[in-house]
Amino acid sequence: MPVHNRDIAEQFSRLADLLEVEGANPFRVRAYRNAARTVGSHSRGMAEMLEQGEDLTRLPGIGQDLAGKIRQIVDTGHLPLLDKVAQRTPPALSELMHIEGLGPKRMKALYEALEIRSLADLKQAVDRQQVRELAGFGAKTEAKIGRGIERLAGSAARTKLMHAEQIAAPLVAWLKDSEGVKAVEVAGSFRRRQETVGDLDILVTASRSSDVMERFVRYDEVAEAVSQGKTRSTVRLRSGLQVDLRVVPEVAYGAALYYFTGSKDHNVAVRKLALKRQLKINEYGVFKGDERVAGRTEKAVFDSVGLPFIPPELRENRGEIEAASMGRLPVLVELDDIRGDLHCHTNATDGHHSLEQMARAAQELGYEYLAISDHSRHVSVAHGLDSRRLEAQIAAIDRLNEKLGGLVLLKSAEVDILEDGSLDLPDAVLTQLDFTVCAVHYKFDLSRKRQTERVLRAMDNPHFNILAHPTGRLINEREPYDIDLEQIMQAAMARGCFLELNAHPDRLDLNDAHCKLARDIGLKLAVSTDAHSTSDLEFMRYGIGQARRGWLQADDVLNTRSLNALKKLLRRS
Ligand code: DGT
Ligand code: CA
Ligand code: CA
Repeated sequence: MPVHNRDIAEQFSRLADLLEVEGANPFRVRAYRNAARTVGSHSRGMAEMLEQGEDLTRLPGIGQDLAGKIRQIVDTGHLPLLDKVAQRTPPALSELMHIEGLGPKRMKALYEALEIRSLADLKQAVDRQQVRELAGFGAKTEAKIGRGIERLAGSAARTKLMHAEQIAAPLVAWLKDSEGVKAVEVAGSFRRRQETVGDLDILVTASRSSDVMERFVRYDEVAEAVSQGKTRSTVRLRSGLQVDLRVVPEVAYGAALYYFTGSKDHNVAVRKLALKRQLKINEYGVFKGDERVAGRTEKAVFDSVGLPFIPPELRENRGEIEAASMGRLPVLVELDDIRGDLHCHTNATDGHHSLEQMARAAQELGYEYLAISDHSRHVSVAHGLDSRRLEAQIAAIDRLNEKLGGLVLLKSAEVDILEDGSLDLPDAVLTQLDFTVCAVHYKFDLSRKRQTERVLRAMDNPHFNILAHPTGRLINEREPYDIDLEQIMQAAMARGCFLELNAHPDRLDLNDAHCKLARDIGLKLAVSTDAHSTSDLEFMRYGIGQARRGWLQADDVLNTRSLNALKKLLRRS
């Protein structure tokens, strides 16, 4: 079975976790974590690279030792060092230490004092109120861990969109290779670009003699065939994700695609509309009595009920049907509208690539500008920038801009918003930047009132421009902090500040409803990747998916502007 980059990354990050719980040398832990990130986000498969005799030590942060370990995993599926460590320290601790309120030190304490080695152990200890008794825990922490356990149990079932894409792409290619297949498309929440998906719904149209169903259940990654029929089968993949496959005739393809794209609420509302016209819509077509009046394309389905085509991202029954019937659908922003990225990191702080490497990657995407926004010092990343180092970076950007053709690097910084609402770098250096990206990175548990005031106060600083990842949530991992976003958005409007839609697939922060709120208020958003490596710049498409779900048009997005127009918008008067 082929070993995917994800599998390799997972083994390295589990190893890093376990070593961290054991209290190993932090540099060693970080090396494995970086390796996990490098491999996990690399666009080409390690297995394929090794097969072609390529030198893995050319990847950032991968030396001889790590390259050797990658080879071990590719060759055997196992990392012997991980197996060895897992004999000393229960592997489940790797997952548990990521529960909010825990972390390696507390995990170690729980393991040693209460012999916690599984989620069930931990839950029991919380239920029996044993955790609060330990030094450094307390009732509040115990309650937080309890909520973390619930979230872990509830969220494990939903897969992040990026992961779903990585799983779907090779499967779709495999199905397309079947005899007689005409079209393959992933519908459902995946097509609506929801941030997480429950399962994949794949639609195929093929000649009657096609072997696509057999090929589907024979796919290498299938762990279990849940059900198998002539036109519909369900499997569970090794990753745990379920996939529904339906084979439909060409005359019904549009109707099926429409039906299985959903959402269910949207479908129900449109079906009601159809009933008023004495039409019946189902996955086989649109019917007047027994006659099929539409079904071959989605557009024909919409036509039959007198609606223009509604993009999948809008199909949530949140007003899109009304807007469509009044001819007021937004013209949604597209990836092609994006002219630059306003938030990324280099290896001056916690990024993996140099200024120049990031610039070249942005050039390859055809961007006009890329803002470099390395961390200020407060945040707990290695080597956060102080004034002196930021000034050195500013000078380096000036030099690089001289020789870059077509792309302008913008000078920025991701400045911490301190607990009292002040910014983590002095005005004297902030004034030398083109703009700032400001963020809350700690003290997540302030009250709603205090958290809101903290950010409002930060915005009072005339050097504040864009609020990064405004709620701080990490999908499936960390709850948003409590903050009055509407008030923040209104204040941003009044002060000439902006909010970010962070496109990182683990964040997607703002969410879709927040984006819609910003649009209703009239506040423009920056859609930014927060790239920590050159390949992360590709995360833009997830941000665009979320922006579209939030009804945003090109005009609502800052970085669809030309450099001049952007600079004008960012200037606070
Ligand atoms: P998920 O998988 O939880 O992320 O969300 P979806 O939207 O992909 O939902 P799923 O996989 O249960 O079903 C795929 C689509 O099939 C759904 O978006 C709409 C359609 N569908 C499923 N069940 C029903 C139903 O009972 N009535 C109608 N009208 N449509 C349904
Ligand atoms: Ca689904
Ligand atoms: Ca499904």
